[in-house]
Amino acid sequence: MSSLTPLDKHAIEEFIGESSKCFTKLYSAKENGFDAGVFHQKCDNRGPTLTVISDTEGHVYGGYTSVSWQSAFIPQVYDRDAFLFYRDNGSVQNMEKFSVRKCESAIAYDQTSGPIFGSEPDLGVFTGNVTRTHDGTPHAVSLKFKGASYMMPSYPLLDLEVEDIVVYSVTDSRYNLKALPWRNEPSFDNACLRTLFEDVESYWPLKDFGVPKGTVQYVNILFVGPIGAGKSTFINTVDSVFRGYATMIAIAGGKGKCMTHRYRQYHLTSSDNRRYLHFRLCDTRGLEDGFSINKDFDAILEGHVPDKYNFDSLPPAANMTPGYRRDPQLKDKIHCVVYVLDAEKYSPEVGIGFTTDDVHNQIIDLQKKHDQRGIPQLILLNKTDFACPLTKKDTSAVNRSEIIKKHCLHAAERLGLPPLTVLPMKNNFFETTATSDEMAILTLYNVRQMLRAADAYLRVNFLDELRQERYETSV
Ligand SMILES: Nc1nc2c(ncn2[C@@H]2O[C@H](COP(=O)(O)OP(=O)(O)O)[C@@H](O)[C@H]2O)c(=O)[nH]1
Ligand SMILES: [Mg+2]
Repeated sequence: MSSLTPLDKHAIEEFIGESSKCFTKLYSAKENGFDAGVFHQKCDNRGPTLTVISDTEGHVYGGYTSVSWQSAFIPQVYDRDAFLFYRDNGSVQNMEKFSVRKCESAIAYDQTSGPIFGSEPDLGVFTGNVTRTHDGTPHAVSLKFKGASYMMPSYPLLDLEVEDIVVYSVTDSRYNLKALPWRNEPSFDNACLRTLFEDVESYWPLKDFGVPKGTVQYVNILFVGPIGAGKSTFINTVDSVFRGYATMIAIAGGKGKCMTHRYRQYHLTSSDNRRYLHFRLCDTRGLEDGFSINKDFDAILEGHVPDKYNFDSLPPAANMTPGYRRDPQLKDKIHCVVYVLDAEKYSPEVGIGFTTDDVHNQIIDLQKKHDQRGIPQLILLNKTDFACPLTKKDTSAVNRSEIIKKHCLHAAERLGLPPLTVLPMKNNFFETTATSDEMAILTLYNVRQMLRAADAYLRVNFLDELRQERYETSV
């Protein structure tokens, strides 16, 4: 920006009332001509804009409007967020804000004029096509600070030597992508997709530590979280990646509707359909105000609870429950707990923090149970497409989106976990055919993180024991 200093930008953000604004130049009178037609061609329908007028003596005048400019003749256009501003050329760069007084006439449309603020107008910049003198200064550019629609003192008509008039589009930089990603993995390319497929498909518990295949048949990943956070949809997305088309093995619901009543252990098959993968994804009923899975949680973690157990049954899972496993083995226990949160349900501005307070307290109670056992926990942050429109369009933006990074940090804080435990996710909730490569990469990457967490748990707790078994049986 030639005429706005970083301090000016900061002041403008404060005037707008939101930080993290991004100013992108749409039009410069000096570069594009003092021409109303060109101004409209470049600035119409571009959303909120900032008009900055600088004179040859270093004064800066301007106006902000949250409404798009248009090529029309409408003398009064409503905008309650508009304001004018002024800064003199002194060394102390204090900018003055003049708030709108008559919102109904905050700006005016006139396709034969440059930007117009106020109906009289308060700030009208130029009309038609202004020619320049031989020394380069434009003729007949006048500023009228009148104070009819804005709260400001009435200045005399100013006939200025205008240096430039620049119009910036003002967007929310929270949605801007960082030039450098905030995390390096996964890289969204073919090599990464192949590696992830290979790692996940060929995984077996403690494979990298010399424990033979089948010693522990599989690890169990347990998904827990509020209703509608996307637990079942994630399981479907993982299955879809191996099948190559969208599947619905876990019944997912609509908004806020509980579709999962039973405990389900999904044992997925490899992409060639020939064998089971060495992990199971365990789906639970969603938490909601007044309903927790607390009564059954110990039994689930210990591996007593059978597949298809109904969470809505009143007595907790116990000896009398059909299929109850009295003496669970290591392969029956839970090896990693994944808390599933919904990025749509997060808004610090209005005080919504992923879950209701009741569900949050339920999660804290559940956490105590597996903390005692040292079972690792991760957070799957679903619906990042809601949090970031750029990620909605392009899954790979997840690693470069500033807003997703913030969501991840807040999710970690909310559940009292390190940021590294948060796995941002965009599920296949709409595509009817195959998932895209990007979605497959993000899905497999998240599954691999879960497998690594489960594997580390086995390693630090059972490796010696399992190796011992192997040595004994192989002697
Ligand atoms: N936009 C979007 N919607 C999702 C995503 N994941 C799940 N959903 C939707 O969220 C709703 C609830 O999902 P569901 O899997 O039933 O949640 P559960 O109660 O945690 O099992 C469904 O309508 C899904 O289509 C996602 O990543 N993005
Ligand atoms: Mg469900």
